[in-house]
Amino acid sequence: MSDSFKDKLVSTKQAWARAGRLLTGAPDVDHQNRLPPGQRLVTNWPVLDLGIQPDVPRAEWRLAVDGAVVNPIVWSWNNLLEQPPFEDVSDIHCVTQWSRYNNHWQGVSTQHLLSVVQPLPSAAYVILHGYDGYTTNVRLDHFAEDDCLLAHSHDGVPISREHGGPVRAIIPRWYLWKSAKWLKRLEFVPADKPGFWETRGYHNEGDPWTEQRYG
Ligand SMILES: Nc1nc2c(c(=O)[nH]1)N[C@H]1C(S)=C(S)[C@@H](COP(=O)(O)O)O[C@H]1N2
Ligand SMILES: [Mo]
Repeated sequence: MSDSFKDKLVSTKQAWARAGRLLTGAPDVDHQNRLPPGQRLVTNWPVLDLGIQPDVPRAEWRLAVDGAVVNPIVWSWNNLLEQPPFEDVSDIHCVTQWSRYNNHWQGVSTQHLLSVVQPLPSAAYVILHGYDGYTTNVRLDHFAEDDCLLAHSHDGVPISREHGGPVRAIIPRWYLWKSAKWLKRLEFVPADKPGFWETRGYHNEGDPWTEQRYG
């Protein structure tokens, strides 16, 4: 994707945020419906990113986990596979309006990762960094939910490069922009650090049920 195309995509999404586009004004606080307000169901899997899709071979992939933790680590692909395997099925909801049900993820749970690195009491947010330079912030208690993982497979096959392989985060209760692709670093911090979209008009948390699209 060319730089001008990317700039256009980013400025279009920023303009949507300014205009409050797609908001229905009908929150579903109690999750009465499986499909959150303003979303439509798809059966394909759209690709969304900044147009840079890093090619990270498994043998070269590293995940650094650092900041406010007792045990900082750097995991290789083999180190990841040595961890207890975790799998879960969840729905994904993208702020650009599509949702996809029943995604079967396999990888390592964030709860296991937290037991290894042991966040300090001061840690309040996790900043997810991608190999493309993308960042997004997730509250530590949201990151620690029992359906969150560092995923290497989707519906039984390795996650493709375009969808963030070899390893991406999956934080399913929040809009999909929180689920960083091509995961490179998890930085535990005491003070919040809004990421790429959070500093471009998007909500700091992003709950699909109350349409926290823009903030
Ligand atoms: N590293 C990285 N992660 C990212 C993005 C990105 O540009 N770079 N885009 C986010 C956005 S806005 C969305 S909607 C989802 C899209 O994931 P998909 O392409 O697998 O559908 O990835 C999120 N994670
Ligand atoms: Mo997105």
